[in-house]
Amino acid sequence: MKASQVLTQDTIAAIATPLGEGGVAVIRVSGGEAPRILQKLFRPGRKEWESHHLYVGTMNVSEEGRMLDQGMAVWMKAPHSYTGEEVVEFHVHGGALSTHRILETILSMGARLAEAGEFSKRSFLNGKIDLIQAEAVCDLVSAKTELFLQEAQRRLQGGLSQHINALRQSLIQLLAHVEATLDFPEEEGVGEIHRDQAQNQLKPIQEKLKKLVASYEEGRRIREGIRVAIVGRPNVGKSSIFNRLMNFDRAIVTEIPGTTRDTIEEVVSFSGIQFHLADTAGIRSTSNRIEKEGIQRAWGQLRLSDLALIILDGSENLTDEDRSLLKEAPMHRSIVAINKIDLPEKLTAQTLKPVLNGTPVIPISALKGEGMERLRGALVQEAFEERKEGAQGVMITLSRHKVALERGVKSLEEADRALEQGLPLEIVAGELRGALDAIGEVVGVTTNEEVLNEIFRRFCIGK
Ligand SMILES: Nc1nc2c(ncn2[C@@H]2O[C@H](COP(=O)(O)OP(=O)(O)OP(=O)(O)O)[C@@H](O)[C@H]2O)c(=O)[nH]1
Ligand SMILES: [Mg+2]
Repeated sequence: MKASQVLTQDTIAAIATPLGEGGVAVIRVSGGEAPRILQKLFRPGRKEWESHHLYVGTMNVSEEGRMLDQGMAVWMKAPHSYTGEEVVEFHVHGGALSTHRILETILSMGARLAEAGEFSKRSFLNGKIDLIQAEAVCDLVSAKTELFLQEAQRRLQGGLSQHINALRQSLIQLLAHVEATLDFPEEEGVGEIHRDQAQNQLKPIQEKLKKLVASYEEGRRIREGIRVAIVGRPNVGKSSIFNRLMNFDRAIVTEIPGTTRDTIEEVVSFSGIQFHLADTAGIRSTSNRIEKEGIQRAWGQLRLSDLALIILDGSENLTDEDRSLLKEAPMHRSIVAINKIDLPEKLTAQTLKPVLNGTPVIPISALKGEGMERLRGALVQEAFEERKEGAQGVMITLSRHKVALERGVKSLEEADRALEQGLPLEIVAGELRGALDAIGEVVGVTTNEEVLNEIFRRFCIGK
């Protein structure tokens, strides 16, 4: 959207703080009418308004009208504001009713109620932030774990945006070369690009893009948390371990094998990471229909999980059921916990080593609470195994980004193939343009209106 269009936008207002009683509430107004509303509503101790300065004063319905509240106001003159427009904010006492009265007065003075995310949308449309940063604002507000918060902060600072924009620049250069060759096919030298040269330029872009797509697996786990399936044969202590990890007695524990039937799922956070723990039915062969169904579900959980926590009973020898589960371990990201180490030992980590091929083995006692910290540590460690390689590097955490970038990768592969097979350069240029479009969607330069609306609708009112 062009600046001229922005000027014609109406003025919006919303309460930017959560509803309810609180020390302070903030009402935000953005748009051309904001300064007039400020001067009409707010009586500061002094007349002149300096941008970005807080003034103490009163808010009145009209010149002689009743006083609504005492508070502070700030005017952030365009374009030096969050939205890039004239922005005024009122800091008022945080009573639900009184804040609403002030908002209503503002609306009666020529503003309309802002839609969800509309301030951020204007900020994006006015080029203050790109789409990646707008989404980061939303994630920063909703982040529930430290790791995701940190990732959102990096995104807001522009880490991912810079990376993607650099990729776009390299692509634009390459496209310009290809197009120049198309435009002046006869002219030797100037602007002409050789196919192998083009391929050499394309390679690093392709690789960086692929790496970014691949980072989504980790990004998703940071955003959504790690799905852990606690599996093992009956009575080994799965529910006891689940309860210990949750720090409360969520699942029923008895000495009867086959206690847990249905899968029990709970979310817990430690070390800044969210874990979705699933306690499952003990795996064995049974003719009981209910238990059978439970066991089916346990296998289902295992397949769905990011991480398998396989439990063995250290006071008993390995059984065939244990062995069939342990066979899964190397195929899956897994941790093996040997439980009941408070009892006489039949099974040691040492004896399991040859079977396990590097899978971590943690001895614990769920009954006594021993080894639980080590187990938590192992869960954290295994959750992000790839982190060892550049934990703080750029990554994507949103599926919207992944889908768009995958399209970009595909187009670049097609471009590469066209170059390789000597197909017309028009085809190469077309694919490069397709890739540019796809990548541009991530930062918001080529995103269509519908998608934009969808993105900003997820925001809260006043954001
Ligand atoms: N001595 C000892 N007993 C334990 C330990 N952990 C669990 N138990 C006991 O083992 C029995 C089974 O524990 P659960 O946690 O119900 O085992 P489960 O694997 O969930 O069993 P199912 O739901 O039947 O598959 C209970 O009597 C627990 O008290 C431990 O570390 N040491
Ligand atoms: Mg159980």
